[in-house]
Amino acid sequence: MANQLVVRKNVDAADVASLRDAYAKMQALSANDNRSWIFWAGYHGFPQYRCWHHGRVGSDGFPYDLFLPWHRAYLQYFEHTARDQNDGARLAWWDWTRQTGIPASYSAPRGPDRKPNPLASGPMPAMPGSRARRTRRSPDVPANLPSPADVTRVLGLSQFVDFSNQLQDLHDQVHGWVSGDMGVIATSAFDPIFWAHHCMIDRLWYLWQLRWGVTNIPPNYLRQTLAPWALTVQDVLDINRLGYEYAGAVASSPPPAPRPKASPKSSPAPAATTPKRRVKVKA
Ligand SMILES: [Cu+2]
Repeated sequence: MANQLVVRKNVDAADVASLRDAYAKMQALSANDNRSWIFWAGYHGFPQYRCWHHGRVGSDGFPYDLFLPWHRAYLQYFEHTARDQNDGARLAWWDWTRQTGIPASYSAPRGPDRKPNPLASGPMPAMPGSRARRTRRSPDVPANLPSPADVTRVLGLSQFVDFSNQLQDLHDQVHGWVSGDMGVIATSAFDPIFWAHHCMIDRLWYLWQLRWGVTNIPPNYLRQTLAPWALTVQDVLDINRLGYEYAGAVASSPPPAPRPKASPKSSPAPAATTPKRRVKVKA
């Protein structure tokens, strides 16, 4: 079963050619075609505004924060749509904690084939007060992206609601960092970097689940439906059940490797520097 899973990779390691091909084909389809870029991006903000950000009170009067489950379902449907155009296409994550800015594959105006790069911008429909056009960005300096320490801190929060809220704050920060159409809910999903950004967010939730438990979520969330997707929160907790996996997934602050027992005669504790060598652990 494991070898049937779709493996999502870092943008730098991904099959970018297949992703470009799939996105270019989706972007070429007309807005009313339910396989098109505009159609799918239109669930998030304009014109459907279905995305779930931050807490809200549900129809039962309880507060919910379905940001993570809702976007996980959305990504899943979107990835299927991309794979219908090119079966090699996989969502890929942009690790903004490297603080090197927008990945080159997403910023180069043209791809290796010299055609316009479908990862650099996406089509947007006409909206009240603006004509149909391609998305635009105006990124800040890379040093202002969230740092590895920011992510480590958030991954250390054991309660789902705290984690979700604080991860969402980092997420908001990256939307604002990219700016332009990414800075606005109405238009952000039309920009291809949106999908790489949300893939990173979904991966961080997964890494958190590895550490704190796949079913670690308030029990009253489980039956909530992630409209318009025909999935409940329960349905999206286990990514393997959804059919995918993240490459090289290890919790970003793994538990310390077991220390070899020092023999009584061995001399002073090792120097303060942590050895970089890998300790092989026999099962
Ligand atoms: Cu977002």
